[in-house]
Amino acid sequence: MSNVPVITSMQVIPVAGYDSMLMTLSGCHAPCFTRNLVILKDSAGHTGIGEIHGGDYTHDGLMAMRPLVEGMPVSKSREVLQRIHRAVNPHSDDADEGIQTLDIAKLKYVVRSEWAIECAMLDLLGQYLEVPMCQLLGEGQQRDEVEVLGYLFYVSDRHKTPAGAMQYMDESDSPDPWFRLRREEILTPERIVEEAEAVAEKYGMRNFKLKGGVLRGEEEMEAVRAVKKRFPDARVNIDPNGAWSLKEAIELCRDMHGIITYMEDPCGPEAGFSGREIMREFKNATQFQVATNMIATDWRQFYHTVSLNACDIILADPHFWGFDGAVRMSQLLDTWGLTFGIHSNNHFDITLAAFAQVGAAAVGRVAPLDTHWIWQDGQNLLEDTPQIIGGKLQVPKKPGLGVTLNMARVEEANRLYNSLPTHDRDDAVAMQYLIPGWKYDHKKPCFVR
Ligand code: GKR
Ligand code: MG
Repeated sequence: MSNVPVITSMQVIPVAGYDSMLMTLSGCHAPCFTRNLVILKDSAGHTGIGEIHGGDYTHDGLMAMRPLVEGMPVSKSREVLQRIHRAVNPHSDDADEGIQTLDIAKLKYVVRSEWAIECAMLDLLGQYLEVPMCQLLGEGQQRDEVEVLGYLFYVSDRHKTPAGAMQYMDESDSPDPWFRLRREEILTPERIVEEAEAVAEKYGMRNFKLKGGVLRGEEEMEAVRAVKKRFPDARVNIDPNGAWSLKEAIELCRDMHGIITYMEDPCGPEAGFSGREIMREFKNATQFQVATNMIATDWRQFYHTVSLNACDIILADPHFWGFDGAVRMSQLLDTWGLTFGIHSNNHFDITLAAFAQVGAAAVGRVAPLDTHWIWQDGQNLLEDTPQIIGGKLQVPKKPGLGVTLNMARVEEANRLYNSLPTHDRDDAVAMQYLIPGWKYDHKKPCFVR
């Protein structure tokens, strides 16, 4: 009889955390963001965990997968995922179109809930075999710390929303300068430089990405120039999420060589051409390297992206591609002389640990990984949150995911989730307090109306 442990229970716990009034093409982040946690227990007494996109759609999808997981040996994650893929039909609203225009209502279809199960099962398998998760992926562990970038955002003044309806976190009395700064208005190049200085000071980051698609392109480029001037050795990039037309993007980038290292999704679909075709034209015109988390979010889109040679850096979020899939992506990119990176959305520290494991296993050239964690730091759901030291995320050394849940914190985050009027992300709500009647337009930065 096999002594491989068997999964005895699968719990799905929806959780929420606090956020700043972060600005993007989609509008403003709400005061709270949501996630779903998967907690597996096995017959050896181990706990495996995974974190994924928030909201009821993802939660209900995960609950429906429970019967396919419980009772399975921890060694059979591939079989479990296969069974899920055979059994689960796409939602009728899911046209499999990806997020070429960053329609965040579609994000829940690009993220696949089952990857949280993959994470939790790899966590259990690693504990059974007594190896860290990264040793179970691809060609095994490549590094023991992974560079992450300082993810800079414009932040609006939270006092412009009604306190009762939209209560953003106030950290004005925190002893930590970064914690104080991240909850206050940041809308000018000078303030963006202060933001970069604060994250450089706290986390040792020396590479930055500015989330664009907020102000006019010229103003955003001024902020990029200011950051580069302050940190001449830094790699700086900007991601307007495809808000600029091809013409605008080419003009805006004309004088930016030597200042910007690579461009992330500068432009998207237009005039009947797909984002992949337009990105190829942008590359031809500017000779900039280009990164994406918008035009290649699955293998079919990736095929067309590669066929057109439209992208140099694929930001393969394991929540889109799976853990095995993300590392497989790094292997392909390495073979073809391209670069791997990871995209993020607001997340807790379980995802941070997952990024550390995937980043540790990725082969070849790895761009500094995205993480929103610096905006959530302090809201730990783990006893042993991986640290970012000198701009590098430390890969946990313990077996599996290598981290331990703090259940009291998880319960608190679940209570916050249950107190929210809605669980889906809608960045138009807060934005409408800044510009009455505001509506999302994927070709207009959110303040350009
Ligand atoms: O946090 O609003 C955000 C970001 O804009 C996110 O939704 C994007 O998907 O960070 C992402 C990106 O790199 O495009
Ligand atoms: Mg992006």
